[in-house]
Amino acid sequence: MDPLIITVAPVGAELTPDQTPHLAVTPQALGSVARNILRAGASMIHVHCRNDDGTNTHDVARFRAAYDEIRANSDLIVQFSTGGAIGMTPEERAAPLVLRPEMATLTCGTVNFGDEVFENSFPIMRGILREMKRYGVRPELEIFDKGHLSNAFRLQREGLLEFPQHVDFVLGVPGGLDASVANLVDLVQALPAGCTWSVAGIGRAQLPMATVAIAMGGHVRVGLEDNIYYSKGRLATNEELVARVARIAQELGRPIAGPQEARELLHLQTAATLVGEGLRRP
Ligand code: KMH
Ligand code: ZN
Repeated sequence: MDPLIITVAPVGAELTPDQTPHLAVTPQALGSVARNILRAGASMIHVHCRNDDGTNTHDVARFRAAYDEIRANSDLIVQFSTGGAIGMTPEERAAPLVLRPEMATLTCGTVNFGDEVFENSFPIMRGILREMKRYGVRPELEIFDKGHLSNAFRLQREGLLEFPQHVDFVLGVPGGLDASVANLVDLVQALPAGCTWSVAGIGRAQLPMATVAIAMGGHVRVGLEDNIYYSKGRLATNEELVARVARIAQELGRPIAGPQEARELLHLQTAATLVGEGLRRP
């Protein structure tokens, strides 16, 4: 099996500072998270940003500062969120792509999100994809429901998306597909040849989904965006969540991918090229 890519989503948009003391609010805090999760075995970081008061922002200057701090502290693959927070405009969500991160998420359809609706109509998805193409950013397809795969295939037929791609199954969002082994297997079987995939189980589904993915040959996303607990009632840090997945992988005989190995597995440019380009920062 390929080495395991561990992606970390440390911040998210919904988590509030009163829920956990471990939420990275400032760019400096995000830099420190990057250093710690790299040490624990992560190879990719999924980035949302906060204002100093903890509120969510997709401000380009804030993303630039966060990107700089992450780069100063690690060679992790940097993946920006284009999902942002519920209620952001598509333009706000896509704005940080101007910084040319190596990857960014593309949620492949609208989904109920608790009592709210995370809107990803075809015009929104097309618009975000066009901005990704414009800035040379590789998508990670976020699949919250099985129909999202059908939507991605429609975007392929429209000529906006090529396959194979890297796909992240986000399972267990209230309003999306349940986090079950049967659902995960069904989704993986529906992927076109050559795709790589990871799973992000929400809440207490994070650990069992990660364990199943390690055994299946997939990859894993953990982090406080999806789950703030290490165990019942005990808050987690991001690095603890990574270290636990790395330990399980080791027990199962699955090697852990470092960032450069992960770039090769995902067919991203190598770090040497990136350094030559000034780490792609304009
Ligand atoms: N905050 C969620 C509404 C992404 O980052 O691309 C969307 C989200 C997905 O977090
Ligand atoms: Zn996110």
